[in-house]
Amino acid sequence: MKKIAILLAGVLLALGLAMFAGCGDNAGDEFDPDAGLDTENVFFDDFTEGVRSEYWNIGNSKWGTDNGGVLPQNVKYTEDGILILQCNGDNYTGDLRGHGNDHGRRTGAQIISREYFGPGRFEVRMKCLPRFGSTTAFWTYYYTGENNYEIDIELNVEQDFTAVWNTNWLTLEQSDHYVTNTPVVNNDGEWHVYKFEWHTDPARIDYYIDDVLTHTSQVYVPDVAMPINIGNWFPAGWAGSPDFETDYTFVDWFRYTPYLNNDYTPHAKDGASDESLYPQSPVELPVANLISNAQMESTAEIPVSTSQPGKNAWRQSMNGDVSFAEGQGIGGSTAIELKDGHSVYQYISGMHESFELNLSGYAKTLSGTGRIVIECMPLYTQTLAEYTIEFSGCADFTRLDKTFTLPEGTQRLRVSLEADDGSDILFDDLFCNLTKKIPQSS
Ligand SMILES: [Ca+2]
Ligand SMILES: [Ca+2]
Repeated sequence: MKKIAILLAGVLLALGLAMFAGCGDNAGDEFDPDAGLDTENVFFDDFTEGVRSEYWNIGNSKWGTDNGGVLPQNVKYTEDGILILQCNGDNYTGDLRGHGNDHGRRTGAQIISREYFGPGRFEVRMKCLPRFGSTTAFWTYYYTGENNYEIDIELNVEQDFTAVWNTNWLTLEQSDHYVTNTPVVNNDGEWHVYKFEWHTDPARIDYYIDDVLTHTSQVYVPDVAMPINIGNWFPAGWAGSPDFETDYTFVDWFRYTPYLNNDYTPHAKDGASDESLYPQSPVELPVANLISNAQMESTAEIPVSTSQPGKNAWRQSMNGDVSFAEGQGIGGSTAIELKDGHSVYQYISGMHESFELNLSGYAKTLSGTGRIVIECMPLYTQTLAEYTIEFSGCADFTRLDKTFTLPEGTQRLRVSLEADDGSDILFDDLFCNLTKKIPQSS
C-alpha cells in the first residue's frame, strides 16, 4: 500500500515488460493453476465464530496522509458469520476518533492474519465498500525496511467501481502495477470472490474476480511468507471524495490453500492483538443509508455550494430561508424547514447505470407545495435524468417513495429538497439505497 511509488511503477512496468516479455509466456498454455494445491492444509474462516484471536489481529494504525487510519471499533461481525468492516466518511458525526484526528472522519477497518502464508491460492468472498473515497483491499504485506513484499487487489480506484488495481511488490521501487476493467460492478451489492494465486515455481501471480482472470504478473513476485489483510481505508485522493456518513465492507469468508513445491522463506506466526481490541459480541447486519444527515438530527451550519467536512452534509446554493426545526420532526425529533422557494441538496456518488434504487422521505406541508428531486449525473454537473416526489396537502408527516433506474453514464445523484414560492415545508427521515439492499418492512 505504499502509493508513493505508483508513478514509478508505471515506468517500471513498461521496463519490466520490455525485459521479461517472452521469458515466461512460452509455458503459459500448459500452466495448470490447480497443480500442487495442498488441499490437506487449507486455512478457512467463515467468521461464524466472530473474529477469532487465534487467527486474526485487529488493525489499529494509520498509513498514508489525510485519513484517520483503521480503528478496532470499526471491526464487527454478525451472528451468522459476516465480518463487518465499517468506514466513516466526511459526513460522519459520531463518537469515534481516528488516529491523529478529533472527529472520526475517514476512518476504516482492517484485519490481519497472525499466520504468515507462503505461495498459494488466496480467496475472499465479500461485498466491497460501495462509496467513493475509501478503497477496499485484499493484500499480503511484509515490510522489512529493505524490502516491501506485497500482493494487492484494490477496489474503488480512480473513482471507478469497474476498475481494479492488481499490484505485486518486492521493494518500494520494484513493483508490477496493473489497472484493468473488472467483469462486475464491484459495488453492486452482490457477493463477489476476489482471488490471487501466488506461485514461486514458476514465479507468477494470477489475479481473479469471480473466476475471471484480471491480470497475470511474472515480474517482481515475492518469495517470502506474508500475512493476509482484508480492509478498507482512505487514500489521499485516488479513491474519490468520501461524501457519506458510514458504510460497510462485508466479508463472508476467507480461504487459503497452499501450493506444494513452491520455495519460499517462512516466517513465524505473529502474537495476538490485545484481547480488548476484538469485537466481543455479534451485531445485527447494518443497512447503510446513502443519504447523509437523513434524519436531520445534525443541526450544524448548512454550507453554501461546497462540501465542508464538519459542517452539515446538506448544502444550499445560496443563503436561503432554511432552518432546523427542533421538536417539529417525526416523533418530536428535528426536521429541516424550507420556505419560499429555497432548497438544500447533497450528492451521492459511486452510482452505476446498472443500479435500481429506492428513495423515500417524509414531508409535512405547513403551507403550499414542495418536493424531493433526484438528478442523475456524471461526475460533473450535467443532468442526465430527473425524478421528483411531490408533496402537497400533507397536514401530517407523509411518507412517499420512488423506485428508479439510472441512465447510462450516471456516476452520482444530486438529491434536493425544495419548497415552492410562498410555501413552508418540513422534511424528515429520508432513506436511499439499492433496491436489493432495502430491508423488508415489518
Ligand atoms: Ca460467513
Ligand atoms: Ca428527525
